[in-house]
Amino acid sequence: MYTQFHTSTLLPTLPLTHSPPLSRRTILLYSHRLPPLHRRRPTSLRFPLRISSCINSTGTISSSLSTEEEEERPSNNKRVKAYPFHEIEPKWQRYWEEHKTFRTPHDDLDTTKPKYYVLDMFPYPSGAGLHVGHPLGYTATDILARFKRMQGFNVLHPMGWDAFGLPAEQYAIQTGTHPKITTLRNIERFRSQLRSLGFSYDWDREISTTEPDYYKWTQWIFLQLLKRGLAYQAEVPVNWCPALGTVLANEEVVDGVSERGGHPVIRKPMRQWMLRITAYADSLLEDLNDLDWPESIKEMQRNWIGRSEGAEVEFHVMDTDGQQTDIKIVVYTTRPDTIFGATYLVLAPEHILLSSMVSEAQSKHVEEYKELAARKSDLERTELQKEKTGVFTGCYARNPATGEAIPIWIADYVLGSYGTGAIMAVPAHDMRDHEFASKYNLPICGVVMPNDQNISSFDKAYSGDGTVINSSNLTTGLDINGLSNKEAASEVTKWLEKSGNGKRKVNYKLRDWLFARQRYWGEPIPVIFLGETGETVPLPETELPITLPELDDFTPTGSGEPPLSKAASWVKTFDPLSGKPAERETNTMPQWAGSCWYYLRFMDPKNSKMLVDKAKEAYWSPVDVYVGGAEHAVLHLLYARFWHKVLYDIGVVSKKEPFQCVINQGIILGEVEYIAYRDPDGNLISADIVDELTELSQERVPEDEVRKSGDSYVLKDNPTIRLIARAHKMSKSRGNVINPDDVVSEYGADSLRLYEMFMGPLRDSKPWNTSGIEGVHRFLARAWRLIVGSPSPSGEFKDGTVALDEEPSTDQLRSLHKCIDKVTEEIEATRFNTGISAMMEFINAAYKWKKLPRSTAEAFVLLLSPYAPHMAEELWSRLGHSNSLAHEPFPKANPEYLKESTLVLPVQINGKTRGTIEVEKECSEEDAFRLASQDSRLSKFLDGQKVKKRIYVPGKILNVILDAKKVKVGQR
Ligand code: ANZ
Repeated sequence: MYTQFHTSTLLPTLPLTHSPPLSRRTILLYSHRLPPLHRRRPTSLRFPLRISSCINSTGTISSSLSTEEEEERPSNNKRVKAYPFHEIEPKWQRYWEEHKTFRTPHDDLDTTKPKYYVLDMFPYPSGAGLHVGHPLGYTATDILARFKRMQGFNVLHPMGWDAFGLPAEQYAIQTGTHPKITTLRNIERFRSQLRSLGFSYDWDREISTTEPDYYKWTQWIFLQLLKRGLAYQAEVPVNWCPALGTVLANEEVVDGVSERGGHPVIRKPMRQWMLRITAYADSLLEDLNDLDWPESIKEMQRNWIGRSEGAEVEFHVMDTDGQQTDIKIVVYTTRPDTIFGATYLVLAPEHILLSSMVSEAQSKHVEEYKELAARKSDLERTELQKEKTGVFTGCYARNPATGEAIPIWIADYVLGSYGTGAIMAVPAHDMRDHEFASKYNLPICGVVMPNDQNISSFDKAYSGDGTVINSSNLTTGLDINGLSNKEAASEVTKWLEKSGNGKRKVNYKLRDWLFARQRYWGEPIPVIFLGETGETVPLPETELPITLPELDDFTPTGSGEPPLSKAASWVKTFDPLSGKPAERETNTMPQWAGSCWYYLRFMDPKNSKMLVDKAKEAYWSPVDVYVGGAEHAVLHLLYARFWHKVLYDIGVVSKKEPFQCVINQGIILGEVEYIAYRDPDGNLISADIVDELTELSQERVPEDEVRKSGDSYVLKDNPTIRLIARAHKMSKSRGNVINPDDVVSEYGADSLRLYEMFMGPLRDSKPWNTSGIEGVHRFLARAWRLIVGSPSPSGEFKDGTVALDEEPSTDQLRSLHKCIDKVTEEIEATRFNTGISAMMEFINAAYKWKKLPRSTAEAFVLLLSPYAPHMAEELWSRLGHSNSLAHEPFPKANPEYLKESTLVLPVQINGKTRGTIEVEKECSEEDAFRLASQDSRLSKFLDGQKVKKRIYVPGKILNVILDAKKVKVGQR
């Protein structure tokens, strides 16, 4: 799946504090930096305290690690490896592979056990390899998978490749390397990178969408869609990109250019395959309610489906004598209540009736305008800020409610692809119509009056609710004056239906899915066209897979004919049923196809008889947790839900929805940059007083010269100077990309995993911070030394462990069980960062113990294992186990040890609080008084005094009233 890492549009900057607008001059000056603020310290000393600073969801920097730790340094002051991760990690990766530790049984699965299906959005194996953004979601799912496995679930945790797509083909065009070769090479690289991070995938279930064994079933699904009329061909205006030589989906066009490569895109009618996703609009909408997805994604899907209720209204076109003709323009409106305010009609420039009605005088203008509009994407056309343009058609239509003739215009803000491609314009109540009417001097007639104010002239559109005015016509018999606009809407709809002028209508923004691509590297569409008639014939299922032919020349033909048309001997074929000569379809499926159903194939990846075995599907469905980037909120998740619903209707799957819970991981941004401003004289200027007019230069300030002050960042040496803190999306051009391979080689995979989880809440976007990774690395080293012991001066660690076969004390058990309780709760709530904090607290407490009981160490290692599995396995084996810990039961917290047994009791003497004592919860009055008398701060008030009265409220307070006159004999 293409992820955020391949696009350039997401989150360009994250302003963390007030960021004043910069003049052009400022930006120019930015590259000519003034001398640094302070002489920089050597890099190795730049984070002297090694405080892990990370920016949390509220944009504040939080110090997250204790600074009391000592780094292991031998006398020559060279940093030694904190623990031998270089040896441990490959060793355990090999072990897991050889022992197939994470294989999920296939036919021999014990289905009486509960199941847990945890899935990553499988990646598109790009040439760039893994990005640090990938392991964020993958570590989260891996923790869940390992945790649930240890809790006795059958876990399905697979990985595969969404490997069809443009980049491999573009590369083939440039270099002649076959996309298959590039794809295999990239998969190889991704796989080895993922293995090096210790993810517990069942590699026996690996799939690639480009393998014929896989796409055979993608093609099979297409045939089922075709059989049910859900796939069809249509001549549709498509986004044609001449430079890429292909048609693009709306979402692949951004601001009139292709998302990939930025090439101009024009609208052009072409024969295309379409999938009737609109037939499922209602169930796609309704079933969202039962899903445990982020509300924001559900809302995006609802908006994308865009259900609206309204009416279709017929307007008869009039001839030059003002007589009504048979030509009817049907408009779609969500505001039938405003029909008396419809003072003109607007057609989309591509409206099919246009040519049959446009006046001679206007036809040249209309044609020119049509051409201009064809070059714009729907997105550009509907942009609210865009100045409205249009052309008068020269003709009129009759408003059925008023009976009046109103002009017909064309304008590109009306889309051919929505509703009926025509609107009744009500400028008094619709902003865009108002802007248009004002520009072209068209009448504006207010018909809804707000209830709380009187508007005398509608000099801007009023789109709210109110009471209907100016809306009665004796001739047509329609009178809605005085009604609320809601009542009026339903009255008008009834009248339209009764008078034959229209009908109630539900509309969707959702369009059928354009399902053909003029590219090579995609699934062939399994249909042929008979030679003589051109009739479309679906190939029999027995013919599948229709494999891609070999091809040397991948360049698009440029005419719109797909590159596959160059494979002449493949194209020429026979209808297997009638034996007649035929030609194969040369369009291929879009990149989204393979990812629509892959989660099903993981349940039964090698089945050659069917897409997925029924019993296996019934057991594993639905996916319990699906983690991926928010950029797939609409398209992938909607397309997959659509296919799933079709498969449900034909009995292939047993559940209505594929993914019960979806989590979007945030984006990892580059390191935070701190920026200071200087005026032309070189004086530092605080960011909060910078204005647009002052010409300032900017310069970066090293992190160790910055401190946080309230919500802002200031210079340590001069706290009156506020700085800007910002983090950018990682990109090659900024040079702020962190390569996970480098992190693994410097700190180890466990540190990378732990750090990515510790950066902040999984769902938040957060900046990378190198000192943060050092922090978690040191935590792991502490855990290692706690259990293994300190290294020799040369840095070697002894074999085995320092843990002893001793019973843990109650105190130790309390620390441990608090940690178990917290880690369990936090994993279950997918709050992995706070789970790590709990382990850090435990390690801090354990460092104070004189002895480490083996059972306590073992339990801690099990807790750590989902996060840092390599180290945990190694420690587990040092603690005397010969098997992997992957299937060991996850520790359970004993509630006995979670109770707080002591409390802090305030002690008052003569009504004045003089101190506190720590007492057992069930402490008696006598004991409390005794402890108070022994307390060094309190004894000075009590010694030698006679007590008159004691007031003791258990758990709350001890108040001692002294007898002022009497002094106890012998106590002075
Ligand atoms: C008259 C009217 C009066 C409208 C008013 C709105 C406010 P949704 O809710 O998004 O479905 N419309 C209809 N078809 C259109 C098209 N092809 N291109 C652009 N705009 C179109 O929006 C429905 C409203 O959007 C319709 O209701 C129509 O304008 C406009 F006070 O009709 B309305």
